Amino acid sequence: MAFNIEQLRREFPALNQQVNNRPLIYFDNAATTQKPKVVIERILEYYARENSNIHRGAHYLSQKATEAYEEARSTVQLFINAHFNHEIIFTRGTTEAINLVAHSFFKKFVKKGDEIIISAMEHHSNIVPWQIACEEFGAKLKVIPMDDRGVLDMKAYQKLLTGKTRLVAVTHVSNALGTINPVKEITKLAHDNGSAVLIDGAQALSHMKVDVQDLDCDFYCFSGHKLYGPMGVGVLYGKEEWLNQMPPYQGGGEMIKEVTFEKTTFNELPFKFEAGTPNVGDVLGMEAAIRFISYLRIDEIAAHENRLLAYGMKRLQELDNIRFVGTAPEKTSVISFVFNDIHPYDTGTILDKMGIAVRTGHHCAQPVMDHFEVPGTVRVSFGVYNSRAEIDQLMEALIKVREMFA
Ligand code: C6P
Repeated sequence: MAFNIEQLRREFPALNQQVNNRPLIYFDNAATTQKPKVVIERILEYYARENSNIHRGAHYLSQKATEAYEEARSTVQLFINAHFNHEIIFTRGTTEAINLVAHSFFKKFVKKGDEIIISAMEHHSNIVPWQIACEEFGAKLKVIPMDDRGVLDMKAYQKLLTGKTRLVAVTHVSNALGTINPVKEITKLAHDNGSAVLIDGAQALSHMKVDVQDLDCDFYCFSGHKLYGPMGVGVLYGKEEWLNQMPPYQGGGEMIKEVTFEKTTFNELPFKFEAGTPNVGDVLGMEAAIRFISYLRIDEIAAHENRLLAYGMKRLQELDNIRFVGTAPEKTSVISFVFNDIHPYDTGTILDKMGIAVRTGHHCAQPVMDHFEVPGTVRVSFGVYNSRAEIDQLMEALIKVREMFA
């Protein structure tokens, strides 16, 4: 079934506006997606009628907000098929989720001389926390190389795994290239080696079905704002057996059982990792986004976006002097490119003048840019509301860009 795009677009107020006197074409979905009315209204409803601190008050509003918040946890659990709902920790986003693991996992399980493996296509959020932790604990960071299509070298990966490898942290989908990594296989190989696995799912969840039990990963991280939900909220999924053993990340309210000046005992999961007043309104907004995606059906979304990707690649190939960065056979929703004779920033600026939003630059993945020896790329990234007609308009605009620089 193809979506009724016009009808769907009416659900997204931000899409129905003019930018630089042109109807907005929004192709920056990998940075953040636009929000449907159900998400905006859910947040409004919370602040209008349910706002209260949770897990603390005996009064009606507090109980109502607490129930809604805990129900959202179960919605996330079902969405990614976690075994228990206390394996779902609400965070500020993917970045915080990765930092939490880098901090707490290291403290408990990593010692001097141990090794952590990441890949050559990681976002800075899945590089820097490991670098900081490795430096602090005297561990070593190793990197799985990729080829010139943006495909990980699995043979090299197997060679990197040693008796010292404590954890492998890889992205499910590359934000700069669109590559879908074989994370199930990566996990299996790591587990056979006795190493834990963290998957950065920031770019995956809005494009494909994710089942954490099937993947068997130990940690999975994502952000609400990349799946049609609000900013400032995300999820760390962690297997119970790891989370139970890991020390808290931050101290404060809600994560304690008992505090005296001599000693504090910590609360159980998931509260041990949710210090302070949580972002209840945005958790509920994220839940509404997950319901929205589930209603549209993730396999339908994926099919629609894959058609757009194939069509977009076919059309853009018609352009002169274009070089695609990221041509893996398994990829989703991202077309990254450069014109050999035009700086990406210039292309992006002219597209913006024509009402077309793309991202240009290194996409917080500088090592990827170094690998491909480009200063940055122009990134067109699709969401569920994009259409072939918009790709045709992008083509017309890119032809104009080329004419201007001819
Ligand atoms: N990538 C992009 O334009 P946060 O900021 O915590 O929600 O997500 C960080 C992050 C982590 N991993 C991957 C693979 C990502 O793509 C991102 C965010 C955005 O590509 C903003 S830089």
